[in-house]
Amino acid sequence: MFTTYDPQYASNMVEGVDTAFMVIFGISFFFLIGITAVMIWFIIRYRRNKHPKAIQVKDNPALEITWTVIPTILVMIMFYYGYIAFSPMRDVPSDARVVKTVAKMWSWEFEYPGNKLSSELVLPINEPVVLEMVSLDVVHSLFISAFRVKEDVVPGVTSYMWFIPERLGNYEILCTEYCGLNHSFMESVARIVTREQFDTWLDSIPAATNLDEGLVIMRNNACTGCHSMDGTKLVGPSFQGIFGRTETVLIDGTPTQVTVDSAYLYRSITDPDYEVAEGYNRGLMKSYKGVIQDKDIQTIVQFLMTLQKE
Ligand code: HEC
Ligand SMILES: [Cu+2]
Repeated sequence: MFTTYDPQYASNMVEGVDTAFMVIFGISFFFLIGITAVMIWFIIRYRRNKHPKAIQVKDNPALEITWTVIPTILVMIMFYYGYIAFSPMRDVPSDARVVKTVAKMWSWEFEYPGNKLSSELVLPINEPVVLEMVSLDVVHSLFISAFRVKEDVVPGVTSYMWFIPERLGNYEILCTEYCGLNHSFMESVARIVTREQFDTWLDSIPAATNLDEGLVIMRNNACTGCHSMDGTKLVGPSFQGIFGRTETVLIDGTPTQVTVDSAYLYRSITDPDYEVAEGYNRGLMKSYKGVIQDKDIQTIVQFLMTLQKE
């Protein structure tokens, strides 16, 4: 599914990061081998039957200066290459295309101009892009390893990353900050296409205003992080066919049959711990009473009522 290795760089950030990596790796490798060799040599040379009495060696200024100056120079060399790679990453070109990126348990959402939402990051080749990233719940981290870019997404903060995709293909997007139960499923794909393909794709996406208002409110409140619409069990029950279905709920621990109607839906949102859907944990969903305006809760209920079971 994903484009495999090709000597041609996939983004403008690859060269700097790979150079810094090879410099640090090279220096570390040299010392790993060097220190191990010296250690083995000392073990043999100064073994007890050759040197039965240890001698205290004191004050060797030449040696001390050497082992201070050389590592300082090496660390500065590593810093230099790291800085050369890092500094352009913070310097976003003014003509970069802005894609708003929303991280939530446990999916990525990319928002294009005109209120167009996509779960895949589709981008035209050779054009700079900046992702403006927010989180709706906990700390996530967006990582596109082929592009050598990675940035944390922290609730309450807008972070950003930019790059120029330079090779066509599909590249894996991962969340690299452990963010709960389905963290390992929090993945997506960066699809790099030609400009014409990109324009056609963008035209084909319906604007989010065409989405049901109730669904928009649910997305904004991260309900969809715990509830799927397609039957998948997440943290909470799926909303697929929820209206009119008969299910078992626990009231004070006593199993009770209910048929889902609008009153039940309203109660589930405002007092989720009263009736707890069987097989799910109490206390995970907080009450949204006073968090979401009452009229918006009514709108959600109306939207959920359209999801009837066949
Ligand atoms: C942190 C995860 C989480 C979030 C966020 C969350 N829920 Fe829930 N929800 C649950 C769990 C777990 C249950 C099942 C236990 C229960 O009934 O309290 C549940 C139950 C429900 C039910 C009853 C489902 C059934 O089959 O009986 C409804 C309706 C519901 N949630 C709506 C919402 C809405 C609307 C939002 C957003 C405003 C929301 N939830 C946000 C976890 C969540
Ligand atoms: Cu995550």
